[in-house]
Amino acid sequence: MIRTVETTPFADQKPGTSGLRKKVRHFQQPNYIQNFVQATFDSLGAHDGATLVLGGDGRYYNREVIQIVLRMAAANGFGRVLVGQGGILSTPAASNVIRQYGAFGGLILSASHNPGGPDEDFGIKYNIGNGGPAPEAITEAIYARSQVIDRYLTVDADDIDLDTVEETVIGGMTVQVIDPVADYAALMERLFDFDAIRALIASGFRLSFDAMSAVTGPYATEILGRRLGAGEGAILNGVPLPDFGGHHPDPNLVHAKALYDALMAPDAPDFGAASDGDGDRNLIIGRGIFITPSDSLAMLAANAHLAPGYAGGLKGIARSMPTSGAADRVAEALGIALYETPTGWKFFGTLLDAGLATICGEESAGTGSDHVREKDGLWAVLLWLNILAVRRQSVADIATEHWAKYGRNYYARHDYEGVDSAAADALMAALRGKLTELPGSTVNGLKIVSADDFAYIDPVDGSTSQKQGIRIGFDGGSRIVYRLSGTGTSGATLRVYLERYEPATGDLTQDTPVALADLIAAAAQIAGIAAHTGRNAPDVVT
Ligand code: G16
Repeated sequence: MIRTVETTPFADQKPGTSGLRKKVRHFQQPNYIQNFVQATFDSLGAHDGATLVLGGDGRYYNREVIQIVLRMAAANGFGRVLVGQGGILSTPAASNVIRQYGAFGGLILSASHNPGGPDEDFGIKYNIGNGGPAPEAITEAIYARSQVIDRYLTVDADDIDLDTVEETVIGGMTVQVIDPVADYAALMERLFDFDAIRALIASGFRLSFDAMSAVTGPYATEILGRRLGAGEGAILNGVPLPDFGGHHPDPNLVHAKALYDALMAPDAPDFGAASDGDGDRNLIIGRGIFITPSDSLAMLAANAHLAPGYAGGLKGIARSMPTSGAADRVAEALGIALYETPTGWKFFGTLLDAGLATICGEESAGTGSDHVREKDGLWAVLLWLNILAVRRQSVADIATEHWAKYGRNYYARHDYEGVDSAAADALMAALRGKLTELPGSTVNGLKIVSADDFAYIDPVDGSTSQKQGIRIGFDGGSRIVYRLSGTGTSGATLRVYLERYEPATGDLTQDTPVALADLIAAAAQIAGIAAHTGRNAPDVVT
């Protein structure tokens, strides 16, 4: 029987860059999760008898929320829910399940690369029927609904067994527990030349994949370990844990330092990679060389035709605005379009659906293609392996040849974390206030030629997004971008993105901090970072 439960709104249920992310204890307030889920269901239009996909990255509180959502889905008229066994679905695997089974949409429970545990982070987001994150029109509707919500619907039913692959019925709705890995692994086999990668590995090529005690453990164990023959020893931290072993499941040089150190050691494996909490991000390190996400996007795009799934070439490349321009040069050489979108994978959806872009990427360690509508960590790892299997060169040689052909975009992102929100807002407001006076001025010896606040008009549906980041352009093509993160759960995170282009004829072997030193100093000066935040150095450099 459907039960209507009275509730009152929470003011803070506005989805950020990727869904609603808060501390677990915040989510555990009575009715907090119910309000958001009901606001989502209320915003979706007719979904009677429809299929919903449900799964998460296995973090603390995942299982409890799955049971709550199942009861609410039954009360809200869904006909079937496909839920990953153990409540597990990586974000790209969930996207694939939505598409493969023609589901109405899906709820993904994850706070991505943020830490997990009772005092850490949780998150929830809605993906639409194309498998991708809900566009802003929907997230805004969810937020608006959350502000006036006065009831949610549920049924009285026992918890279902999430660990057995079987069908159960609750409140007239079928719950189908599915193998979270099988469909995704089959998709990867269709896109990549597994025989070639197997042969590479059999020839003595050594790889190391760090699943960071997060969701990709089972996927990597099956695909890399078993199907490609790398063995279980190639998978580090392969068992998903609710608290990710107490670490940040963030595949960058700070949080995957052990992997980085192993790849820099004299006896390093040939290839190292990692993925994040929910499996959509990737980190790529060759023996002795880290590949920035922006460079990885460019190198994957330049070589994608070597994998069977992309043998016909690319339709276009899309990147988020703060991502470096390295991919632009590849697009130009290939004679295909390059799209520059705001930060957030949701902005790639229309381009992929319309067949305008095949490969997308972001500086925030995300790369993916039109095979799903999310970024996909293991996909990026497999495309790299496919390329290495065909070219039979080291990662370092591939990077060196790439830069020799296209030039090199030296690039870094500096994050100032846990900044007082009012101070961060004031810094951005002050920057916005001087956009007109900056062009023509010189800072730290660098001449500013442009300054604006990035605004985007979606070329497919015409929707617009304002205030997506302050861009400062310099004589010679260097660039600084400032924006506030939309994924944090406490205070504000100021992101400063720094980029300098060195042509193919220039010095391509500088250390990045040296190549960017002038820009780093200028960035601090232009925004008055120390004055506003009290910080003299970033917390994380990626
Ligand atoms: C999410 C989004 C990405 C975005 C990243 C960082 O990734 O899906 O598109 O680039 O956050 O966003 P921000 O700079 O606003 O923190 P994920 O992996 O956290 O879902």
